Amino acid sequence: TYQAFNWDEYLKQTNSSPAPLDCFKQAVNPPQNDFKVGMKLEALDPRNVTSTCIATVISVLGPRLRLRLDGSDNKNDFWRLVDSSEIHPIGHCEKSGGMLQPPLGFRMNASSWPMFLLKTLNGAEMAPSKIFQSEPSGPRTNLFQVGQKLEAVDKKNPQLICCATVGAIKQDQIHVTFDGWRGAFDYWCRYDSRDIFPVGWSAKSGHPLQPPGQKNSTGSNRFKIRTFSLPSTTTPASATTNNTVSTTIDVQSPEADTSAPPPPPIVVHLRKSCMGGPLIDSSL
Ligand code: MLY
Repeated sequence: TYQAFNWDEYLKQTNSSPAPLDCFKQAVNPPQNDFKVGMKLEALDPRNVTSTCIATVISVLGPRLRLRLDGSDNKNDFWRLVDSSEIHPIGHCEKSGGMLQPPLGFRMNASSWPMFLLKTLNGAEMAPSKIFQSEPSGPRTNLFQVGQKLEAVDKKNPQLICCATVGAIKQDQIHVTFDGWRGAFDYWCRYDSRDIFPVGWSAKSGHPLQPPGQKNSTGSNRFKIRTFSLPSTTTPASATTNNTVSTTIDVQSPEADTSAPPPPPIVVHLRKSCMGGPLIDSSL
């Protein structure tokens, strides 16, 4: 059976505190989700937020919807809460004097948009207005403090909500860091972002929660060791003579997946006269 992550135990173990509820722009009681797969609605195009497009519900997870813009591809799905201000029932845009737009990357000729729209909406199951919830009012200022725990969407894997910590604060922004993962997934967001939730929100809403990463676990797909080899001529057996220096290098290329633990450091022996090239700090 599914064992929910135990925040109480984890907060004790880490001697940390959860960010209080009033820090977040989230409903105290997570909203009910009555959307069904296949329903159509209006959504702002995340890649072009001045456009309102037609979207289809691809899946539902707790109070969240996985959406795809009609006429777009399947590589640009995005997630919205059912109480997002960026989704509306079909007809909302027109009522407010706007026109539905093709999504960025519309897969047909722009001239075929009116007919595409007509065919898309003909006989479609439209999400009824009563299942849309109004967006909660958020705090007026940034109330977060460094070190507080929260639950946050992993923007690189946006179906996931994970254990996270406030790593830093700068004016209206907070730095979200993911417990047990290196910096690759971190991001800055506004304090009133809809992608951050109070501790316990997932359990309360029926959304799965990713527990902290296990940096030292073996056999996990995040334990990826990257290696590179040096030409054997650069690694003399005896490198401790007085015309060589030794330096320890953490193997990490700029594009490395920093979510994985770093491989063990390697020792490189260089002649003092050798500058080592742009990637080696010869002052070490
Ligand atoms: N497939 C990825 C998933 C990483 C998720 C990281 N989040 C939870 C911060 C991996 O296992 O590397």
